[in-house]
Amino acid sequence: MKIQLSEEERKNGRFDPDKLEFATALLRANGAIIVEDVLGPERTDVINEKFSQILAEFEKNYSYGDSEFNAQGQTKNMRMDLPFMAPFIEEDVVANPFFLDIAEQILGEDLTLRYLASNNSMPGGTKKQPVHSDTGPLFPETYNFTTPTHSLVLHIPMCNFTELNGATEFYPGGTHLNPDHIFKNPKLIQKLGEVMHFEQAIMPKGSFLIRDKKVWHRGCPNRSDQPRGLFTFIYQRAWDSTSGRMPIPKDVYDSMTPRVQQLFRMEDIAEEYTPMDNVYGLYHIKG
Ligand SMILES: O=C(O)CCC(=O)C(=O)O
Repeated sequence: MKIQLSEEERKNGRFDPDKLEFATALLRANGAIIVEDVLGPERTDVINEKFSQILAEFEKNYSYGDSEFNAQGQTKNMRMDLPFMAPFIEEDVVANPFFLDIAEQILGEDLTLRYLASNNSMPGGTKKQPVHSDTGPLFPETYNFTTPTHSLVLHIPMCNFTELNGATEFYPGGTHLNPDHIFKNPKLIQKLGEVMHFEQAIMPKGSFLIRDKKVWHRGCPNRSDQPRGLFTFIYQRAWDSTSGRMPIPKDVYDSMTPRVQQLFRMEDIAEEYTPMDNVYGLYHIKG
């Protein structure tokens, strides 16, 4: 289930046609794939340096709350938006051909990027999250109706993911193929998740874990002494508007490459916002 890039593919920055066909078919059937070490350790470390500073600042005012979803704070999973700034909005991160060549076949070439955030398992956690899907049904009134993949999550680990530091657990092979009404039943998902096959996303930093947004998964406690950072980007079919609109300062939008601009075109782009060099709250803060 893990896909490795050949030297030739790294040089070209793209999959060979056969590998692309294989990876896309595997993602459709399995719901999730891991492409190992896409960004490379040096580039990932550069990105992680900026990310770690922002995360450390963010943590100072963070409250885990007592939600069941975070095991009453015992998972120590800290969600943080990513600010619209380099290196997070650079082309190799948000518009990488190793991801887009697959995603365009599943979501269409006019796909959009609607969510730029991170999930971070912080040291000291003791419990797993409940098994969950990141989405509800697209057609909530239906019963026994399955929608095809209309949304993909791209996860990029900022450090090597291991059992010790709480690599994400996910349920490949079919959880994305459940009828939509099941996604309204978190208790049933949790019950089924307790007896079903899952895998742990053990992978080197800079890998791409690509999954249908419907795939069941859970965050795990981090028993190391370093934060375990994970980028979470959500790409959707152009007509799928099931998302908030992120505020992007116009001058930042203007500085993006045309492909990245196209991906972010559905967001709230306005002069009134000031560029962020930090993230202060649970949501992207308007300047
Ligand atoms: O941090 C992780 O490993 C996954 C977190 C997650 O799935 C979530 O919070 O929705």
